[in-house]
Amino acid sequence: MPGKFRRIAVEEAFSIPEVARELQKVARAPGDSADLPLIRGVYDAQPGYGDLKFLDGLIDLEGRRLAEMDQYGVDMQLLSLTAPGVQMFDADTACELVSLANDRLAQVIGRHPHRFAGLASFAPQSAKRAVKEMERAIKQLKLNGFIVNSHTHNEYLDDPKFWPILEAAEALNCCLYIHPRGASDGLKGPLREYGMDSAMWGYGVEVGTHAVRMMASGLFDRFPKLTICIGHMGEAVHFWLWRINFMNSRSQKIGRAPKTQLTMAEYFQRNFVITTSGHEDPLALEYSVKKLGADRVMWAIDYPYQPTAPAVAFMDAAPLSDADKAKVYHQNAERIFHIKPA
Ligand code: 1WB
Ligand code: MN
Repeated sequence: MPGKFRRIAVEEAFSIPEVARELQKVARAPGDSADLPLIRGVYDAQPGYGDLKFLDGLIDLEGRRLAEMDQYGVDMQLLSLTAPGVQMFDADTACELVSLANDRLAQVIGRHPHRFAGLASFAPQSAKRAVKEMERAIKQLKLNGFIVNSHTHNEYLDDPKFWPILEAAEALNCCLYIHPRGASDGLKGPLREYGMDSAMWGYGVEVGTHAVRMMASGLFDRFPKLTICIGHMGEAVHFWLWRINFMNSRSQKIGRAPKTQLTMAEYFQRNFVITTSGHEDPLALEYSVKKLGADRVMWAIDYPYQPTAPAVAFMDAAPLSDADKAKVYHQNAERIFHIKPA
């Protein structure tokens, strides 16, 4: 079922058995990370998430996934190692596993260069080794950008220890996708009940908080050309932008926030792009395109966590001009993630 436009889905999850095995160990160890309900279900088949059978969909790349892409006319998936990536492991394990995952990703793209592209992972636990892997992933493996799953051991990217990673992403001219994971220990308290730690709410709170921290810290004065991508319809940050902007300027005036060269709204407009992953409300899309411009919004499915058919139907029926739909469906992805136009 080919579409009127090339369809490139940009937040599509995969895993490899080696990472899954390590996450199964995390599942079986004691702990109270907000990621554990998901990890215990997906990687140790415990009831709840375990009933949803996500692991098969994550590990499979060339079977069911390609068949489903064919069935619904998805031309390309931009793949990324699924949350929490390697960010719960010790630095050595994490570094070893990201290299392996990036190699496998490059191999599957090599076998299907018209169907897959990929975001490289790295281990923020060691910024120095992360930068080496980032350079290898782009220069040798020819991957298309980077993904990080929000906080690492409860620390956020505005921490100067992570700046070499941001510097590398900027220097390589590669977009950094900040994908959710369970909220950090300081943030997770009231999200524990009612399933709120999940993609229902906690994920957005975690990544939204991360994005606002980055803007308010002033780090985009240091990395003016850095592009950050956030999914799930911008994790709602741009719906808040007027108020973030107003209140941040007040905080700057009274000395509660660092002085910045640009306003928060200007940073969001310059340094952020968003995707529709797992958020299929036409009104939210219309607002996003009007607020940010059609050049800054990309389509995504969030495979295998979200079904493909409604994600395609949503964008086919979206209240956008054909010119804007072409941007959201594929042209922005081609530009931002260095994907060769068809
Ligand atoms: C779900 C969604 C789980 C996402 C995930 O695990 C990720 C979920 C890493 O719907 O339960 C996601 O990317 O939105
Ligand atoms: Mn996702």
